[in-house]
Amino acid sequence: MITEKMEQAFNEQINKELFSEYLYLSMQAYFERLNLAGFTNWMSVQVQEEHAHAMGMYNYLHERGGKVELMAIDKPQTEWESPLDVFKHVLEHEQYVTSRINALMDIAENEKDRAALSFLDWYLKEQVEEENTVSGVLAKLELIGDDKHALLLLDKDLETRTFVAPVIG
Ligand code: OFO
Repeated sequence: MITEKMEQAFNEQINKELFSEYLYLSMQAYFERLNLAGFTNWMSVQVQEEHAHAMGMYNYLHERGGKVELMAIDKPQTEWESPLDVFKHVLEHEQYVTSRINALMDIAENEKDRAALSFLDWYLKEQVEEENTVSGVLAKLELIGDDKHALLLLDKDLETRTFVAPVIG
């Protein structure tokens, strides 16, 4: 069984992961409007990853005999100034998600829920990886500046990213 407090905290995090999916889908639409196929692809992989993160917690709650309670998802931003502006937002958002996973782990610690802690370890490692990947793209965009040709080369590069369903937990 899972405590009520943990159940509530997991449900809130499921909502955050679904919001991430929604936010990245909005960014995907933005890149699609700009006809940047590689950036669009990169974001579509991100969308699928966030969905998998939400479902990982959804499945875990069921496994522990908890109740999944879905909440309203906020409206995401729909406009950005540039690809650089988008990736600054992605990094900021991922840093926020990392802080939420840490807070969830604090609750698990207080509840003495070792199973939840070990499950959440995967998410913590995933956040380290995500922040690193996003920082990499952001650094390239900062180097690129206003160089349209270099931006198209990066777009080509981002076309190669593929979604691999994660094994969570
Ligand atoms: Fe769910 O990892 Fe990003 O937000």
